[in-house]
Amino acid sequence: MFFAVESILNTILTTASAYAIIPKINHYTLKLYRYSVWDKGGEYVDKIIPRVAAVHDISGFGRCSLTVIIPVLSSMGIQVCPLPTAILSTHTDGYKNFFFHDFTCGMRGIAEHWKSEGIEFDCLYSGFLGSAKQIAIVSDIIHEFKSRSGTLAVVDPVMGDHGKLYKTYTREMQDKMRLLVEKADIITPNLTEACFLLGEAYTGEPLDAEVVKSYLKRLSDMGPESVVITSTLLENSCYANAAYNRRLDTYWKISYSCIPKQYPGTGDTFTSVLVGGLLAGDSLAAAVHRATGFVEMAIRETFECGTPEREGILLEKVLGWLRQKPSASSFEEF
Ligand code: PXL
Repeated sequence: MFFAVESILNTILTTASAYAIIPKINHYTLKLYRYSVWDKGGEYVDKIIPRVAAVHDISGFGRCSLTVIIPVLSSMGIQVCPLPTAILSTHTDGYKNFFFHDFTCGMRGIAEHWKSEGIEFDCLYSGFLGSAKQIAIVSDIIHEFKSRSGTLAVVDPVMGDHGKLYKTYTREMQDKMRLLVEKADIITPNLTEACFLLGEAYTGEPLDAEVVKSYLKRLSDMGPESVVITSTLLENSCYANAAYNRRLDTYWKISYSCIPKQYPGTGDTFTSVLVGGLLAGDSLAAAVHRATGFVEMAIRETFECGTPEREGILLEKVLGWLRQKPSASSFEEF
């Protein structure tokens, strides 16, 4: 009987969305609605809280990866289940002699236990990896959890910035990252990482919009339906995050004003807000807009405080903004 209720509920929601009664509905929101019902054992399961498995490192100091991802997604009403890839004393960008422990040995064990407990996720979200071997491990985890519950796979192919690989990354990791990208529904490389994946040279010079569009399309051809390239410099000194969705065959550009400071962890913050937006029912363009706006405000606030760049953005000061309703979305197709 409870399944009949679920099925009626879904029919109503699907019909409502077809007639645009619920304007922003997409398959992620339908999945969330479907969760607020009785489960097979006859127990009421409050699954309105979406659940994300976050496959990233934990760096104790410097505000990046899990120390950013957990507060951002929690503030957006999402449960975060960390699957650590490495443990570091600080991030690697701006610190020397940092402690680095590669956690490859523990990753399959954590995923196996989650599977044996029947734990499911609305989203698998990976980022900084600790070794080349982890690429196959994360691919397998995506494959297994996706086939069980249609989980959204978001891969941030973290590898480097400003044309250079991060200190713990190797050429092998750079080459194999393409194998992980193939498995993703959405990827969010910065321009350096997009160039690494495509085998293009990173020059730091402004790019023609048509070149950025061709990068987006070629990355999508590798597998992911949606691609977001962050931190692109277009002609006329315009900084923008650029996005493409293959099903809609549409490109978007969300411009922002650039403050000439390099705070580590802004990519992690960006993709986390994007994931939070998508799980709340945003379209891709609206989620990129929401994430761009948040990172832009956080950078401005941090810049005004004059704290060292390597300590990252002052997330604690700005986290509350994520609980506010986002401003009306404005994004351009290009
Ligand atoms: O924000 C990306 C990132 C994640 N994790 C570690 C890093 C970096 C970037 O420098 O060093 C450990």
